[in-house]
Order: sequence, then C-alpha cells, then structure tokens
Amino acid sequence: MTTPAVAITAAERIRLESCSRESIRRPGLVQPHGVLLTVDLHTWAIAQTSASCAAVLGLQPENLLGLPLSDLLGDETIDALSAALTGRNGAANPVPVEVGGRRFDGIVHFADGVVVLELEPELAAEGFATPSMVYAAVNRLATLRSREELWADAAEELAVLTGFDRVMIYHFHPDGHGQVVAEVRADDSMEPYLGLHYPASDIPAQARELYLAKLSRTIFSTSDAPQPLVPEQSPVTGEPLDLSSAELRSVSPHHLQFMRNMGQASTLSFSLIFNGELIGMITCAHRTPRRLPLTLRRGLEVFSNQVALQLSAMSEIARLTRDTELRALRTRLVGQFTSHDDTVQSLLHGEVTLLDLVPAAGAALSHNGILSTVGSVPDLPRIDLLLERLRSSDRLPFASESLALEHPDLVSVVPSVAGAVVVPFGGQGDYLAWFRPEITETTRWLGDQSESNRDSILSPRNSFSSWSASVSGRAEPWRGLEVAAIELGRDLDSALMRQAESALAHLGLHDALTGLPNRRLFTERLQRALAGDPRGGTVAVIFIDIDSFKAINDSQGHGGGDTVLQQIAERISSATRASDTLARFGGDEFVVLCENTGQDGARKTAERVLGALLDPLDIAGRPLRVTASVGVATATHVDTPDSLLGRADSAMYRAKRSGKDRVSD
Ligand code: BLA
Repeated sequence: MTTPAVAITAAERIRLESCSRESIRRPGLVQPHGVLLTVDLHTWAIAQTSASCAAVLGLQPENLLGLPLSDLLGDETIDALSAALTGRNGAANPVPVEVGGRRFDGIVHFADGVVVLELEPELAAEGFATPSMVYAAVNRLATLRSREELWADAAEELAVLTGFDRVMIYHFHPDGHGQVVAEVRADDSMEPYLGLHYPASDIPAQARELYLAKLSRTIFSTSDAPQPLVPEQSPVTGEPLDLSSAELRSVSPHHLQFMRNMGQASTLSFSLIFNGELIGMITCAHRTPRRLPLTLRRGLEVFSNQVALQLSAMSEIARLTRDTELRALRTRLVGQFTSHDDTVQSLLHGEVTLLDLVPAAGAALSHNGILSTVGSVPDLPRIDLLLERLRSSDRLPFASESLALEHPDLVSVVPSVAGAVVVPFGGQGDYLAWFRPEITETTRWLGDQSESNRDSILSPRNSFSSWSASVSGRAEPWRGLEVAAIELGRDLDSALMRQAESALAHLGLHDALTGLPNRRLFTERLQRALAGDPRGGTVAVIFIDIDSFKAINDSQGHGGGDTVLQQIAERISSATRASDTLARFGGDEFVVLCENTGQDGARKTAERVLGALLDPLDIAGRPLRVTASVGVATATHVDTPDSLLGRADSAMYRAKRSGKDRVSD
C-alpha cells in the first residue's frame, strides 16, 4: 500500500481549519443513556447533574443538587468510589452502584477540580465477550508478521468480540487523510468501504488530539437528544466542564450527522497510538443502538494497544531493513566508483547502478565537466540547464515530486520530467540526478468528494459510495529515497577526498614516471632493513645504471626517453623477487634492496636483471637494445644506508669501466 497523491481543494482547506475549532472537549452535553454528576471534592455534595437524571434515575435535578452523594448511594459505595478514584489497593472503575433499585456501572475520575461520577445502566453479563476471550484474541494476533494480516485478523476478532455489525480499521497517511484498511461486514447488503480513502477533515485535528488521551469512545445513539448539564457551567470554574475523559461526553453534531448519513446508529471507536502519534483508528459501527460494558471496553483498549504496538514494531523493522539495504547499495556503488578506472561508467552501467539505489526512469551524472546518463532522460543541454538553474537559485540538494506544482519555472526546462532529485557531490559542478515521468493515479474515495455531495461546506458528505478521482502532474513519490541520494553524494565526496589524499601521499614516496618507490622511500626501507640485520650479511643493495643513456635519450626525441625508462623499469622489476624493493633513484639509475639473502643471492638477482634486458625494447614499433652496468654490495655490521649505497655505486662503476653490460662486486 502506498500513499496516493492527494490534491487538497480550497473547500477542504476551509473544513480542516473550521472543523478543528469546534470545542469538543467541553460540549456542555452528555449522551442520554446515562447520568453524569459532579461532586464537590471536599464535601462530596452533588454540584452538577445531567438533565438525563429525570429519565434514567427518576429524579429531578433539583432533587439532586446540593445533596450529599452518600445520601443517594450509601457510605459503602462512596468508599468504593473513592478507592477507584485513587487506585487504592488496585481498585478500579467500574464500581457497582444502585439507585432506586436500578443497577449501574459507576465510573469516577477527576476533572476541573471536581469528582466526575458517571452512571451507565448495567448490562446483563450474558451475551458479551468475556475477558478470557479477549486474552485469547490478543494471543492469536501476537503470531502475525505482516501488517495486512494483522489489520484483517484484528477486524475479524473485533467483529466477534463486540458483536457490532461493521468493524473497520483506518490507517492515517502522512498527509493526514485516512484509508479503510480492514473491514468486516455482518452481511453483504451493507456497502463495502474496504480500501477507500477519506479526507483528513472527516476526523479533525482536535478530535485526533483528544483520542490520544481517551483510548475508546462510545456513541450509543445518533437519534436521542443530548442532555445538558445543570447548571450549565461548573460551579468551580464557571466554565463548561471538561468532558475529555468522560464516557458519556456527547459528540460533535457534525459527526452525529456524518454517522446518520452513513446509516450508523452506534459506534465504539479505539485509538491506535505509537510514539505519541495517532497512527490509525478502529471503528465498530452498528445499525441499531448498541453498547458494551465498561470492563469489556477497557479490555478492548488493551487489545487495540497490542495491535498498535505490533503495527509499530512491523514498520520499525521494515524501516530498518530498508535502511540496511540502502546502505549496502551505497557501499557497493562507492566500491565500484573507487575501484574502476572509468568511475562514471561504473555508476551508470556497473553491477549496481544509480537506478538500483533510487529507481527512476533515468539518471544522470555530471563529473569533471562531463555529463553522462542512463535510462530515459531529457536531452543533455536540458539537463545542463536544469543543473545550472538549480545551482544559481540555491536549490541544491533538490527533490520534487511535482515540478508543475512546486517549481513551475523548471517545467519548460525539462518538460518530460515530473519528479526530480538532484544532489551535488565531489567538486564544483559534480551532480547526481534522477528523473521520473508523470503518472496519473486513481484513488477510490469514500463518497463523491465534490462539494455537490455536501449540504454546505461544513456538512458531512451525503453519499459514501466509492468514487474514483485521478490526480496527474505528479511523479511517483520518492518516499525518503531522496535522502539516500544525498547520502550517496556524501559517500562519493569522502571517497574522492580519500583518493586525493592517498594519491598525494603516494606521490611523496614514489617516482611519478615509473610509479616505483623513490629515493626517500628506498632509504627508509634500507634503514629499517639494516636495523633488522645488526650483524650484517643478509642485506644487499644492487645498483643499476643504464649504459650510454644520454645517447639513447637524445636519439628518442621528446618523450621517447621516458618510454624507454618505463619499459626498463618493468623489465628490471620482472627480474627481482617479490620481497625486493626496486626504486628509481633518479635519471637512469635504479637500485634494488634485497633482504634475507647474501652476496651470492644478490648477484643472482643482478644477473637476472641483465638477462631481462637482453631482448630489445619495443619503442613505437622499433627495437632498441639497452644494457646496464650493475654493482652489488652486501651489508656489514658497520654499514649505514649511505655507506652501503656508496659501495654498491662503486661496484657499478667498476662494471662500467671494465666494459659495461656486466655485474661487479
Ligand atoms: C469524529 N469522524 C470522527 C470519528 C470518525 C470519523 C471515525 C471518531 C469517532 C469516535 O472516535 O468516536 C469518521 N467514521 C469516520 C469515517 C468513517 C467512519 C471516515 O465510519 C469511514 C467509514 N466530520 C465531518 C465534517 C466535520 C466533522 C465535515 O465530516 C466538521 C465540520 C467533524 N468528526 C468531526 C468531529 C469529530 C469527528 C468534530 C469528533 C467527534 C467527537 O469525538 O466529538
């Protein structure tokens, strides 16, 4: 299930604003099937009553106001109520209460500095789910692993546990609009709402906030007139009483009309909360008035909480799995980028590409002033212009799912694109970009969303039959992948930085022409080798000088001498052992450090070097024979790097003087 693109109309904006201003916490009214009394905290005398006392208790408000509550209920009940109020010894609502021979569930809580006592006519225990049925249902849900299964099974369980004839689970999308994600209907004559979306204003913001604190709400009947409190204002605060936590709070007339339009006589709704956020709701609806005992409602609050916790755990796991996958893809992309010679091609056509990280119609990469692309993308000059526009208007990094709605100035630049992500990386002018085309998305709504389906702008819809509407001008949403793109840009940045640093470090210790260690690195290694050979005899240095190199250099012309030296370096290198250090000392001089060997071993290596030069080099298709004079010296216990090199150098001169192309000790 994905979040559809929802275009919010001007009328919906007005509803969102106006509907959320209704004071639903202090409506001054309660539902008529019970009685709400407020009691002075100190004297326990009755301060307010709902007008329903006449019908429910057979007592007029004037019989009750000022009366000590104990005169009405008896001292024992007052004790039980005060225990439930404070939770003493684990006491809790409801408290059995009898008035005039009628039995009630007594429910107490504090509000606005008074004790609020609600009396709900007791329901016969038979015919309602027992606590053990609720526990068993919770246990069955605990084994489920997918969100869709959990939604569906929770609705099935609740249909059985509540006996309501329609149970629906709603999921709230990030923009606040909702969707019916599970539904159980008592019979097929009832219109199906499963899958339908509804606008955010159906459940306004202040209602959602209230539902964070009050986990279940009963609306017993949409046809009975709500009852005012007498007196209307609280004697303590002089204001309408805060009914946020009251079971009998009368609901918004807008919502009552909504329910009547839907054919609902009663509902029982539960909040699905995670991390202090209302992530969804459950509504059990009935076509005739129906209510459940408080103990069962409380049990079902625990059930709903279990559903919310499981949903949250599932989405956390999904999020972490996705993060890990994205991180692994980024690591592979950076790996390809740093290990391939053609870095750009590796990102666009390697084993893993930019399109694996961020799926899109096409992607582009601008690196070192060269723009390359993969997949379906706008013409290169258009991409260039887009990058330039974004850069000059400081809009980078950039992500949009609808250029038409969010960046109309870019539409003419890249008319084929609806969604784009562009992130900078590396040097000035290096960018990664992804493009998505426009898609037309059809959403099935709960009722015609046009204003003709409402009596006035603030009225609920009259019809709720499935109604389809399409939204265009948008691309498929990026859903957080724009962050993965930014992170890839950063990863490539650091990889480039590391490469530059190690290139610099290499340059300081290596010869730029041949890539061999230079004099500095060679001397360091020789120093270390001598320190590890305090008695001498196992460290030797071979000094190689190319014979008549000046003449060769002059004959080869510009750049030719360099090629000769590179080929000579490769030949000499092939003749040395893997553990030897071959260095270019400068000009046409090469040295080899041989460890764990003696004079004989080093001589053998030196002979191999001459052998490796026997075949003529191939310089631009022409053969060139070169020879070398080679000197070998082995360390004694008194040698320093300089003295050992000096002796090898002298030996090399002896070879040169005695006719070149030979080795001398
Ligand atoms: C409340 N609206 C609600 C509630 C639901 C819906 C479930 C919460 C009821 C509760 O928790 O007790 C909406 N009911 C639905 C939907 C379905 C359903 C979408 O069965 C889908 C099948 N409502 C309007 C308009 C206004 C409005 C136009 O349609 C405002 C002008 C207001 N809805 C509104 C208010 C509440 C509400 C104020 C809070 C009711 C209350 O708790 O007092």
